Amino acid sequence: MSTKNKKVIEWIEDVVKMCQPDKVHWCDGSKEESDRFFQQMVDSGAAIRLNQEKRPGCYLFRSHPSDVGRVEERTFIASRRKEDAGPLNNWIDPVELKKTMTELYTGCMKGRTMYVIPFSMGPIGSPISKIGIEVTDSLYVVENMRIMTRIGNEVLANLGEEDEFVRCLHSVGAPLAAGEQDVPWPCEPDLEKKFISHFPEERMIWSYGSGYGGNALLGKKCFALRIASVQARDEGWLAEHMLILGITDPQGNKKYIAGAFPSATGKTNLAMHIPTIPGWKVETIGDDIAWMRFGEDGRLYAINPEAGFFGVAPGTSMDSNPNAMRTIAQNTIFTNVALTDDGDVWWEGIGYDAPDHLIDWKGNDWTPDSKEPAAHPNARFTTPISQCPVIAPEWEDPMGVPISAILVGGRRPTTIPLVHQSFDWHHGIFLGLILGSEITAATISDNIGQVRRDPFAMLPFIGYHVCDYLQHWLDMGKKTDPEKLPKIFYVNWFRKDESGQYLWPGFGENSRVIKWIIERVSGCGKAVKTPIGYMPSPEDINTQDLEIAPGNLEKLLEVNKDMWIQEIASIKEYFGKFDRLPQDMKDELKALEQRIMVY
Ligand code: O2Y
Ligand code: MN
Repeated sequence: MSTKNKKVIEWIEDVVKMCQPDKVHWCDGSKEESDRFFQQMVDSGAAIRLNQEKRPGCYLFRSHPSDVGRVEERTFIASRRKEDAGPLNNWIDPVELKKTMTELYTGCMKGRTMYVIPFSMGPIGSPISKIGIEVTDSLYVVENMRIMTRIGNEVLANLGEEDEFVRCLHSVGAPLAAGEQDVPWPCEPDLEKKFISHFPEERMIWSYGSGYGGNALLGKKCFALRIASVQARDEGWLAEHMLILGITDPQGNKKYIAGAFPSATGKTNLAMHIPTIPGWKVETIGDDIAWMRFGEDGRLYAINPEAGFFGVAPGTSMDSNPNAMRTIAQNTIFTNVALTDDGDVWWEGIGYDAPDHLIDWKGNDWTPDSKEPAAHPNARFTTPISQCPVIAPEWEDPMGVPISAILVGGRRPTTIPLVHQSFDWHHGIFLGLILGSEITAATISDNIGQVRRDPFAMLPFIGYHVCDYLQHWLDMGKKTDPEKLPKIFYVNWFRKDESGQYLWPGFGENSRVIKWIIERVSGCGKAVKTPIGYMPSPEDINTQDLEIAPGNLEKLLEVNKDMWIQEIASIKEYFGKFDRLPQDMKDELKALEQRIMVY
């Protein structure tokens, strides 16, 4: 350990006293360290080394069946005042929560090693980046954090003696008694004892009981969204659940867009999509999170604070996302996918039939006749962004990239057209606020057909009151010349016809819509003014070589008065949930209603 930062030293001493690990290891971030840890996990049975000819540097992990994804019902915002957490978060009094969790944490690392992971969200040293320290008793977490963030000595060296950092404490909650044999995936199986807790005023995260994904890789949702959203509000920037893309037109002009999409709307696919229109190039900067600040020129600049993709494996194929498939060819951690007899991976939707025999995600024999899926639906790959074949060369630019457009997009079979542009910044925030996806049978709920609103796709990720979050977006718009603000667009790839067929082919064809968006922000795109925003006429969307039934584009761009009357009623009901919605948002709804009524 080589830090003179007293806050780090004191915090680690306190954690050691409470958690009582057998050993403490400070991660240096080296390749040698990583190789040693993987070997240790292979030897203990926690990891399976995949066929190194087919998947060099790749490993498979199987989680405990109770520990397969983020647990929103056990995720807490423990702000000092309940009203600061707002209506969308679970709140617990921080004093009470610390008492409960201290009891759980006491002695929780007995028989285990405690790993200290200094990590940087964003390129080390960038003025937009921030440093965290995750303490964990899981080697799986260490190796995932190594891919998802920048870790080790270089980060610690960058943390000045007096600098602050985000305290991220994680334990799987499974102490080992003397001589007790460990299990491949230790965790606390009792849901009531799992806690994913955030103390926003202290910039601190306490996670207990789960070793999986967003619950345990604390740099991601916990820090880069929930805690960072509070930092962003206090410091005048934005921490958002958005992908970032670089787009180059046939003349070589490059622009950048960010996009907020709720889960199950193909965000990772869009982040790496291959445009179908000739001469256009799309490059990836990030697939999940954007941190955005105003630059000296008054424009909004974004960085991707992460260094890896933690993507859903099922459904990822050479058809749906060839760039993701190429990225995960090596140095990738697979979790809860199926194992082939020759040491490779398989999942539902990989694009080719399952072999006659597999080992499924629970470690059982599996054949195509098996009733259960071979891979868990939330099976994941953790893979370095640097391996993505379409990574933008400037993806690690410490100053970020200037954002010209912000997209919001949900899964809406009706009402919302393929694309519309907001009239201005306020109206764009209104579009972000009403963003949502229609509830399907897959979204376990009895409200099938209703819209699950997901403001800026941040529903489970805003670390404070949603109304203050909206006010913060409004305030950000006042910080610069309105002309320099990104333009805001609502896209919907999922509109269906009366017989339930998708009207738009999606995937690489989405570049046709992006082309119109780029033309709009460049000042040359044509649009008509409608009651809901600026929209392209069908002839403004490039349809060259596009296979689309006649009339579908007209349907995709239809503003249906009756549907919008229903939509407005649904938005009014949604607004009823908020105790202190900014007046600007209420005004936007009233103005929309007036425009629709005279349409
Ligand atoms: O289930 C988890 O723990 C992962 S959730 C996740 C992972 C990568 C990107 N986004 C998400 C999300 O829930 O938005
Ligand atoms: Mn996400």
